[in-house]
Amino acid sequence: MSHSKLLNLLNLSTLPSDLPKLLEEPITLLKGADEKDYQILQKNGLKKIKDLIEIKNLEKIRQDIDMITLEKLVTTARIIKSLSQEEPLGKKVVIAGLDAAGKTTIIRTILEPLTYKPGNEKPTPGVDNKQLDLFGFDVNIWDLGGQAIFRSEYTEKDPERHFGFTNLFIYVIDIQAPKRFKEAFEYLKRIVAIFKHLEEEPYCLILIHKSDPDYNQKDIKKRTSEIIEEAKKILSGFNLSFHNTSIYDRGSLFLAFSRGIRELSLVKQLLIGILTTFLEKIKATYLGLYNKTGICLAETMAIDELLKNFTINVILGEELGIFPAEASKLILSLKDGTFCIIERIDLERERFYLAWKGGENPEALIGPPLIEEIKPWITNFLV
Ligand SMILES: Nc1nc2c(ncn2[C@@H]2O[C@H](COP(=O)(O)OP(=O)(O)O)[C@@H](O)[C@H]2O)c(=O)[nH]1
Ligand SMILES: [Mg+2]
Repeated sequence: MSHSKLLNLLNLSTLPSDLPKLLEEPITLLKGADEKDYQILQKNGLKKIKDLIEIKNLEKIRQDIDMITLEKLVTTARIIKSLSQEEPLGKKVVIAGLDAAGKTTIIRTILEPLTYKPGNEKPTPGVDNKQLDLFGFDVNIWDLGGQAIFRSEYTEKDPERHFGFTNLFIYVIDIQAPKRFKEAFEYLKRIVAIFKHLEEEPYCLILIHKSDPDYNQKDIKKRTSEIIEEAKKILSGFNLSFHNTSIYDRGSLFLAFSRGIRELSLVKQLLIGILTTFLEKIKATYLGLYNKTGICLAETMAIDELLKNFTINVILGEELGIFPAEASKLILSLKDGTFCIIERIDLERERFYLAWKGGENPEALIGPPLIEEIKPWITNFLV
């Protein structure tokens, strides 16, 4: 399916059966640039499609060519490479942590946002696999039940199967169980040793979970610094981010998960670039693209947490009928007195939302032109 979508990005009428050969073809086969751009790139030694995958003198080229144009070509080249590889296209997300840290609750809250009511989850016996379909790519989520007997099974008996080919690693620590921090760090150390052994370098999300709004905030602050300090040591060399999360603040889970999911994406940089260009055009202060389950797929800098949280709730509410069916756009005021705009966009198979704040003309519909620009990328290549 993704293979056929690739054609939209190429100046070709049929796709060659031997995809890796495409990488040897001239860059003019890629759509999205004009004669002048191709010449600039060729002058800089970028002749074949494969040359675009790792550009060495990027800073110099950037002075002569529009960033978005370049990013489009590079992204297409990376997509071809990714589709050419033998390894499965799906992405693997591993979520681990001690028993009762909240892993299963987190995953179900995100995957079943409209129907799941967190309650008493039974301990997960062994591994629970769940699938998330993001625009034609399978994201396989491995929820590793955290009871001690299973923990040693993953780390001792079959580490390759559980931790090999991990694209995103989520580690959940229960902030309300400080007596178990030591055990949680020990387990994390064992997993990190396996990643190093397997030469895997997944992006790591550390969820400092059960940071409930009504829990003692002083304790949360103190324990959070403690966890960050220790986890940074254990995970030194890995790309990682920390998030205080709680099921009583659903937005916090979506924010953290979105951060991780975006790391899986080949078109991440490109989308950020396109959104930033639009942001400047409409003089907004924030612009974000969300899918219909409230996952933020891309956003500009200067992240506005209040707006994001609000957007996620509106989107989830929309699916429950809060967003009027006939309106494609809502102008809403936020708790801090400012207003934001949420626009719904329907593509063939998917529904998206754009949220932005500020801007000169709140009545303008920016979705249609923006979506024209990003459509070939989001319908199938987002992950
Ligand atoms: N207070 C609080 N409890 C939570 C939170 N997330 C999960 N829980 C509870 O923690 C318990 C263990 O959750 P579970 O998802 O089974 O943990 P797992 O063993 O890591 O999969 C359940 O009773 C959940 O309802 C949270 O954010 N705050
Ligand atoms: Mg579980």
